[in-house]
Amino acid sequence: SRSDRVAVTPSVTVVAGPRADAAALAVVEKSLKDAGAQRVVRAERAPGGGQLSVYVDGAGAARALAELGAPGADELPAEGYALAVGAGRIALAGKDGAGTYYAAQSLRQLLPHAERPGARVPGTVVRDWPATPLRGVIEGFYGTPWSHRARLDQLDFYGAHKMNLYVYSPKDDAYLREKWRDPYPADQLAQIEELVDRAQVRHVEFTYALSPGLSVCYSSDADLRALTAKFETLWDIGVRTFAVPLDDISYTDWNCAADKDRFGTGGGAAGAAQAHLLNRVNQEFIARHPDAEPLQMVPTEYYDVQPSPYKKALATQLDKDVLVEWTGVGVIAPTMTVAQARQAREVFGHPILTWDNYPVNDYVTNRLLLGPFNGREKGLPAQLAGITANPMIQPAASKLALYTVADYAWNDTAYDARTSWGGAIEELAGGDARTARALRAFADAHYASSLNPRQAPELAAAIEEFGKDGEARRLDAVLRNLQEAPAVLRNRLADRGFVQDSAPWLDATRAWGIAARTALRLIEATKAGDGARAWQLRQQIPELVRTARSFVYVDMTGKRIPVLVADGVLDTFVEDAVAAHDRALGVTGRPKGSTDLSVYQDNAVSRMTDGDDATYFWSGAGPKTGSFVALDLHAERPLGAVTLAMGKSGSPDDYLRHGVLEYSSDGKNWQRLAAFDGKAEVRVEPPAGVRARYVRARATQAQDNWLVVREFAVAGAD
Ligand code: LTM
Repeated sequence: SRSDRVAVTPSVTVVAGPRADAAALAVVEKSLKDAGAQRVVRAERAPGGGQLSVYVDGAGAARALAELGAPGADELPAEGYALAVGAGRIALAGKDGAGTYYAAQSLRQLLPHAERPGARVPGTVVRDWPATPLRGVIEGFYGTPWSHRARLDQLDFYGAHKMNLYVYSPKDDAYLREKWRDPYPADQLAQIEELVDRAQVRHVEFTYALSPGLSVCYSSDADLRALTAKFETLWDIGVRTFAVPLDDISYTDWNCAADKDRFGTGGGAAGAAQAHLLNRVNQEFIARHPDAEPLQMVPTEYYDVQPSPYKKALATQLDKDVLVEWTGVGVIAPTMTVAQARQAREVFGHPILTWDNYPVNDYVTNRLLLGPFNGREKGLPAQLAGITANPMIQPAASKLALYTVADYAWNDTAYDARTSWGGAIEELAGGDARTARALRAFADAHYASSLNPRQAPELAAAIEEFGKDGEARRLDAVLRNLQEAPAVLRNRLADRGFVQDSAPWLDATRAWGIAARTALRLIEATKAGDGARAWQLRQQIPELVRTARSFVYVDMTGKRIPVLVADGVLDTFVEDAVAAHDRALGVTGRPKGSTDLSVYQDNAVSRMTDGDDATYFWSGAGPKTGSFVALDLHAERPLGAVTLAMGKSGSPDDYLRHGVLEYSSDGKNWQRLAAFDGKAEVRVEPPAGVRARYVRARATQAQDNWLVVREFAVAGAD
C-alpha cells in the first residue's frame, strides 16, 4: 500500500484502452460519480492540471501502474487484476475482461460514498486473482423458486462480489424436472433471455440445468433428442453453459425397460446409463457448439466419498471433461476439508465443483440462515473446479451468507468468517450505523446452522454475562436493540427484498424481544422481592410467548410454518426466568393435564399443555355428558385468563360443542367459571380475586365428534 491519498476532483478523466471492458468502464464511471465527481469524461490522454485521471486497461494503464509500483496484470491468472491509487491518479488493468471488471469492483469498494467532491481515496497497490475458477450460486432448492426480479438483482450482486457462475436449477420449476421435455412458453423463455443478457454484462456465466432423471430413459435416442433440443433453445438465447443434475432420484424408481436390458439394475448400472447419456450430450451437443463451456452434472450419489459401483462407473465411463458436483461429506456438510476434496476427485475421477448446501433452508423452512460460510478448510478452492452455494428460498436474505461465500471463494487464505460476516452487514446497511446495528442483532438471532452450530452468539454472550454480573441494564439495552431492530430495518434498509423476505422473522423477533425483556424485568422483580410486580409480569409471559411463536412462513403449498428466532437462547432465557420465579413461589413445572376420555393414537393429554399449538390431545371417542379435560396447577394461586383451543385443521369440528369451564381448590368441589356453546376457541378472564389449583372443561351434552384440544392453558401458569 502507499501512504499518499488521491482526491476525487469535480471533473475526472477516464483514459480507457481500446479493448477495455465496457461493463468495467460503466462501474468505474458510476463509482466516481457516487464518490462526488460531477463530471466524468472519457479522453485519449489525461489533461493534467490537478484533475484526477483514471486509466483503465491499455498502454496508459500499464504505464501508470508501473509508475505507481504495481506490475501489470499480464502475468496473473485468469480474472486477475492490478489496481493502484496514488500520485494523483488511479490505474487498473485486468488479465482479461472479467479481471478489469473485478478491478473496477474493487475500486468501487475503495471509493468513498460522498455527496460532494474532494473526498479522498487511500493510496493502494493491489494485485489480486481468484482462488478457484468458478465461484457462484446454484438456485437448486425445493420450494418457491426465486422471482425474475430477484434473479436479476442476484446477478447484479454476484458481479459486484466477483462471483462468475449462476446455475438455474430450482427444483420446483416444472420445466426443469417433471416437464423437462416440454418447450418453454415464449414469455418464460424471454425472461430467461433477459437473465442471460444481464449475467453476461455482470461477467456471470448463466448455466442452464435440466434434470431429466424423474422420467428419462438413458439409452433412448428420443430422450437424447428431447434434451438437446431443449438445450438448443437455450443456446439460441445466449446460454453457453449447461448442466444435467441427476440428484434426488432413486435407482429403484428407475423404470425404463430398455435401460434395464442394456445396463441392468442397481448403482453400477445407473452410473453406466448416466455416463452413456451424458457422453452423448457432451459429444453431440457440447462438442458441436465450439463456444460451449464444459458440461456439468450432479451425480445421484453426490454426498460422500465412499467408493461404490455407481461412482466407479462414472469415474471410468463418463467423459473426462465433465465437471461433477459434490456436496461434501453429508448433504449439508458441517465441514469440508482439503483431504475430502482430494478423495472426491479420486473417487469420482473428474474435476469437482462443490454444490455447497449453505445457506439453503428448504429443509428447515422455519429458519433464516444468516450466519457466515464456515467450516471450509483453507486450501480447498485450489482442489476444485469451483464452488457453488445453494441459497435460501429467500433471495435477498441470502445475500449475507453469499457475500461470505464470495469472499471465501475469491481468497480463502485471507478469509475470516466473522470479519466477512461483519463486512456483509456493513455493506447491506449501506454505511448507516443504526441500520448496521439492527441488522447485526437480527442476523445474530438467525445465526445457527450446521455450519455455525452456536445460535445467536452475541446475544448468548450478553445473557451469559448477565448471569455472571447481574447487570440488567446492559442486557436490557441488547434486548431492546433486538426488539427494535425489525422496525429499524423496515424503515431504513435499502434492500427492500430483504425486508420482504424476512417479514415473519422480523415480526417474531420483535415479539421475542418483548417477551425476553419482560422476563428480564421478572428476574429483577423476583430478585428485589417485589412479589406483586413479579406476579404481574409472570402472568404476562405465556401470552407474550404465544404471540412470539405465532408468526408463520407460508410455503408454496400453503402450509403455515411457525418461524424460529434465536431458538435455544431467547426461549431458554424466558423459560429460565419463569422457572426461577415459580421455584421461588414453590410452584414447579407446567400444569398437568388429565382426562377421563380415551386417547387416539399417540395424541396424549400432555400435548394440550406443551405450549405448542401444532400438537394436540385427541380423544378416541366422542365425549359423553360429564366427560372432562382438566389442569392441575400444582398449587392454589390467583387464576389468570383461561384459554381452551380446540379443533385443528383437517378436523375443525372436533371440539366440545356444549360445555362449562370450572375451577376448584381441592379437585372435588367445583365452581363454574363460564359456559361455552358452539365455539372451538374459548377464552375466559376470571373475576379478580379468584384463586384455584384445578381447572377443567366439562361436557354438558354428549356428542359424536371426538375432541381435539391443541392447548389448554391458564395465564401465568406455564
Ligand atoms: O443437494 C443436492 C445436490 N440436492 C438437494 C437440493 O436440491 C436441496 O436443496 C438440498 C437441501 O435440502 N438437498 C439436496 O439433497
